[in-house]
Amino acid sequence: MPINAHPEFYEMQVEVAQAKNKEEKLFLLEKLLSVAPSHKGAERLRADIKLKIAKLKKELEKEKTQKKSGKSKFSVKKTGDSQVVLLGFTNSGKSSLLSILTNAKPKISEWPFTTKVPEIGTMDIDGAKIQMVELPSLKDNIDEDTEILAIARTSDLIICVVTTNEEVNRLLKILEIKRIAIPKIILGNKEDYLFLNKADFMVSTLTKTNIDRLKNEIIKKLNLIKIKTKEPGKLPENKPVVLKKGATIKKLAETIHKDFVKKFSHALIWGKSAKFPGQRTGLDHKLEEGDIVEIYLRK
Ligand SMILES: Nc1nc2c(ncn2[C@@H]2O[C@H](COP(=O)(O)OP(=O)(O)OP(=O)(O)O)[C@@H](O)[C@H]2O)c(=O)[nH]1
Ligand SMILES: [Mg+2]
Repeated sequence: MPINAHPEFYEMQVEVAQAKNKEEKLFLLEKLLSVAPSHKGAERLRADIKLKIAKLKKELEKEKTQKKSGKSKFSVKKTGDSQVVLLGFTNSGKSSLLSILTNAKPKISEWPFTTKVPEIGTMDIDGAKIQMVELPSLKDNIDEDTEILAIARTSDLIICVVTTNEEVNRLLKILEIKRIAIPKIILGNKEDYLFLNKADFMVSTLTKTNIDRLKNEIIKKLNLIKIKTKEPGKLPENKPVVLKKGATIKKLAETIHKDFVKKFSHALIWGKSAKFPGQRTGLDHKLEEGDIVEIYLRK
């Protein structure tokens, strides 16, 4: 099938082929993905680019750990389904956010540069395990910032935690200079007394304003989908199961119970992925955001 991409896409492909090093290649591949066609015929192409990005990130991470003799205070081992980093300047509220979103208990203080090494927590959004890393604040110091930014470069999502419009400009400039094109959220914090028009939206860790919105945005940006399951004749469960975009019924069944795939008979589906309400499907059926699924097991 022709992919009918924009000329910019083909130009970007040439640039990727000519990338000088892995960091540069990763940056260009992320850009390539953002201009790749999104129609059905280009699904394989997009999947191929995503695979290349994932492989490069792995290689870069490996190099990072190999380069370091002994344990660096900045090394972070990736765990969970996805990794999100909190990046910003001092006192923007990164530790405060980490402590309300995850199980981590970082030190919070009005004193600048309280966080000296990456603080790691796990965020459980409806069953999806997301690793959240608070990076020490940027210092505008090449040596230290390079180590911090190397972790951001291989993450899946950067949350830029900011408290002024000037910080937004400065942070975006740094990411541009360092050629880091990972998906990001520009998050204004301290909504209880500040307002930034350059932020995507504002939160407050004090009053908990918009914290649920933040969780939803993280799910969206990480390309995760929420699926609800139900038992025959009953209403859907309140708590959705969170899966990667493109996940199948098989993945859903595995996530609910380890024996479900073995005992699986068929499923009924309502929602975007169903041709009609209550469509009967097998394990290979691809799910979409908001689907409702009834799984039937063999007797
Ligand atoms: N009013 C208000 N204060 C906040 C909010 N979030 C954090 N703070 C305060 O801002 C200060 C800095 O918060 P931290 O979470 O330690 O900031 P940080 O970005 O981790 O800073 P460092 O790690 O020290 O660079 C603390 O005094 C917090 O109590 C908020 O939403 N509203
Ligand atoms: Mg901190």
